[in-house]
Amino acid sequence: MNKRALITGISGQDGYYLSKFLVEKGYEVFGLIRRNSNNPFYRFEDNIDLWEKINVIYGNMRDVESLNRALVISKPDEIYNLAALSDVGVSFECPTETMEINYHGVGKLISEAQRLFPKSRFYQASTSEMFGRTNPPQNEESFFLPVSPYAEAKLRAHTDYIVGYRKNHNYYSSSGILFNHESPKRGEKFVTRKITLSLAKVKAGLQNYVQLGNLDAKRDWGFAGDYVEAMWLILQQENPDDYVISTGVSHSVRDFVNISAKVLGMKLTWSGQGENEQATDGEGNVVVKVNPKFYRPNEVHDLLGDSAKAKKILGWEPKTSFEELVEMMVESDKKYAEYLKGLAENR
Ligand code: F7E
Repeated sequence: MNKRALITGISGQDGYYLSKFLVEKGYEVFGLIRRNSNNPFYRFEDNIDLWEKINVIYGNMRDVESLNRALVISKPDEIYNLAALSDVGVSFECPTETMEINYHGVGKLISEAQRLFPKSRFYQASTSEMFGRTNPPQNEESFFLPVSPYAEAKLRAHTDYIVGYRKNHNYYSSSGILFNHESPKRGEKFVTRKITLSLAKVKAGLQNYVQLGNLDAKRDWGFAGDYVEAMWLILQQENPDDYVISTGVSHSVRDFVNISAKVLGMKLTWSGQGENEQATDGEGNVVVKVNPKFYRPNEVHDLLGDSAKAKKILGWEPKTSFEELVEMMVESDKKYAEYLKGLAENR
C-alpha cells in the first residue's frame, strides 16, 4: 500500500518541492491549506498535474479542530510540519501571532498526531535562526541564541515538542535544522528572490533600482529542491533525531547581488558606506541602494552550517552549488520579467 503523508504549509516553497518529491516516490499526499483570498496553488501553476494529485484539506495551525480533521482524513504515516510564519523581519511586528503559529500550533498538531496515530512519524521544520548569534560554523552541538520572535518560537517548539515528545512520550518526532534554502519558488520578500526579481526587472526596464537592508549579513544558502530530500531521509531513519542541513559555504547579501548582476550581464561598481552604500551599473545608473527601513531590530550576522552528521547518517549532501542556485533563480526571473514587460506593453 502507498505511504500517506500530511504536509502542513503545502502552498509554500518547501511544500511545492516536498510534495513533488513524495508524489514521485508514490506517496498519497495530503496538504493543509489556510483559506485566504489568494490563489492557494499559485506555486503549482506551472505544474497543474502535480497539484491535481494532492488532496487539499483546508485548515490552519491555530484551529485544533481543523488539525484533527486533517489527521483523521489523511491517516498519515508521515507528517511534515512546514506551516509557519516564516518571515523573520515580520515576526518583530507580530510576536504574538508568531508564537501562536510557530510554537502553540506545533503543540496542537503533535499532541493530536500522537494521540490519534501514535505510530506516525513527525518532521518539524526547525531552523538555523535558532542559532542566532552563536559563532559559525553551527552544528547539532552548538548553543542556541535566538534573537527574533520567529527564532524564539521555533526554538521553543523544537525543545518542548520535538525533543520533548521523542523523550517523554516515546513518539517519533524529528527535526531538520535547515539553513536558508531558496529557489525560483521563493517568496518575493526574502532577500534572495527580492534581489533576483528586482535586478531582472531593472534589466527589463520595469524598475530603476532595488532597495535593501543589511548587505553584510552572511547566510549559508542552498537549493530547496535538495533540502526536501533530507526531510524525507530524516523520517526514514530507525530512530528519531535532529539534523543540521546546510551547504557549508556562506556568502554575504552583497555577494548575492554581485553574482546575480553578473548572470544578468550587469557590471556593478560599489561606492559609499552604511546607509549611503550603493551600486551603479556600467552606464552609471544607480541600481542598488540601502534603505534602513529593511534593517532588522536585531540581526543574525553570520550563519554557516556544518552538516557532517547528515552526511554520515543520512548519506545526504547538497547537489546544487551557490553559483548554480543564483543562476537558476536569475534565469527564471529574467523570463518572468520579460513576461511582465510583455503584459505592460500590450495593455
Ligand atoms: O534574510 C538581510 C536580512 O529574509 C536574509 C527564512 O526562510 O531563512 C529565512 O530567514 C538576510 C538577513 O531570510 C534585506 O537582514 C538585507 O540578514 O532572506 P531573509 P532569513 O531572515 O535568513 C531561515 C533559515 C528561516 O528559517 C526563515 O523562515 O538578508 N537583508 N536586505 C534582507 N532581508 C530581506 N528579507 N529583505 C531585504 O531587503
